Amino acid sequence: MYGTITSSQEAINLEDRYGAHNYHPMPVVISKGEGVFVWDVEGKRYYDFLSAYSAVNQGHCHPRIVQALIEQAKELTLTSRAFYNDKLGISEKYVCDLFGYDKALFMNSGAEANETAIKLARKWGYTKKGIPDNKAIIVAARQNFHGRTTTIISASTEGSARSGFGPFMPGFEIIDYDSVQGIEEALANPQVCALWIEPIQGEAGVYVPGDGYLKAAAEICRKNNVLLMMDEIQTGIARTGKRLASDYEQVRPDVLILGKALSGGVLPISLVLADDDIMLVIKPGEHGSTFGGNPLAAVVCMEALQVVQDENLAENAYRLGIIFRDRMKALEKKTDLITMVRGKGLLNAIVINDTPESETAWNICMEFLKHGLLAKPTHGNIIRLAPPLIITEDQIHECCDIIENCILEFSK
Ligand code: IF1
Repeated sequence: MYGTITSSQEAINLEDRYGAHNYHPMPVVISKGEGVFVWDVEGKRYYDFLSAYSAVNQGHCHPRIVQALIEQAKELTLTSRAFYNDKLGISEKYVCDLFGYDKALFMNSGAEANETAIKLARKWGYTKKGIPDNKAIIVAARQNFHGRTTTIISASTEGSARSGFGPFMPGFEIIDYDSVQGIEEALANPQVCALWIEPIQGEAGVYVPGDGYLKAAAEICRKNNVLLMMDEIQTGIARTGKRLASDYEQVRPDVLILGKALSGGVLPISLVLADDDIMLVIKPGEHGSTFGGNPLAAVVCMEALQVVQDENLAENAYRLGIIFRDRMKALEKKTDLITMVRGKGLLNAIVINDTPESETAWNICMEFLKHGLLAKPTHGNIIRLAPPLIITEDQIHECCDIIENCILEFSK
């Protein structure tokens, strides 16, 4: 009735003709996914080294998550929050127990969860810290990525995210990422209500801060009565080899922001966690969303998180991450094409020895694609490599062989 796609080119032409041009995808049309693999319309199989930007940490179409989705979809999908539903409370308790917080607030997209955190921080600043009305400041880091809303891009330092979209929301101050001194100076201002950071900057090209940075950030926040808001939307849910990237430094954010793999990629689900003294500053009628906390999401979220634990995905990401980086660092020594390899767990990047304007990284990714592995450059010359966390050791080695062969072929 709606038509069918018989070739990749047909799908590309349709999107180009009828879709807004807000993306520049790699020229591959995916029609099926299972575990670490996706298949294109012609039936060619690829290793997925993007994992939908870490939303499919559990692998594509995980049978348990899909089953939970189907069963609940037949029963009840959405009530709005005008009424209670029989799944939300169970799910709220589940995530509060798992992550160790008093209260949970479900939203849908990552951007919405960050918006929620911003509102929480401001309201807390006025009602608990005593900041004068409309004067609250949130401190964010250079090269951050927290989403695409007009408020969030007001704290962005990325030209392409901001340009043409002003005027911007006031109340943000930008400091250098990975600078403890920057935090010290900014948080001395009594009008600061929150420090808002990613534990590893994903979009910036998997920028890993120095050891001790997160711990220092938490201490300076405590000293200055400032909330630490951690955006773990990309780094959370086992991606970096721990359940949360903050766990590496035993840091407990005051406001924890999660998204992406909370659903294993089957629905948009995001979540903000905080204790009562923070979360309860928002009163009925002051915040919400039609879909946030729907019973379908509530059930899917629990199953997706339980899969991460039952399949030891954090441990797998930790162990295979070391193997992966060892192989990539060995490759780095064999070629001038790689400037640097960095990352944690299975969130890694190789920096290509060329300018961000060059097409080298894109062309290397096109070579990967030809050889059955999908990855996409960020910032022109950085290639992010982030497979589903269910990948096996043999598969990691096979993928390292593909990456190595392509890059060495390219270096000639
Ligand atoms: C796109 C990047 C990844 C995020 C963090 C919030 C959000 C994201 C730390 C917003 C989203 C995405 C969105 C995606 C590209 C992507 C991305 F390259 F832009 F940075 F993953 F690396 N906080 N990240 O990483 O979540 O509202 O999208 O659910 O296509 O824009 P969202």
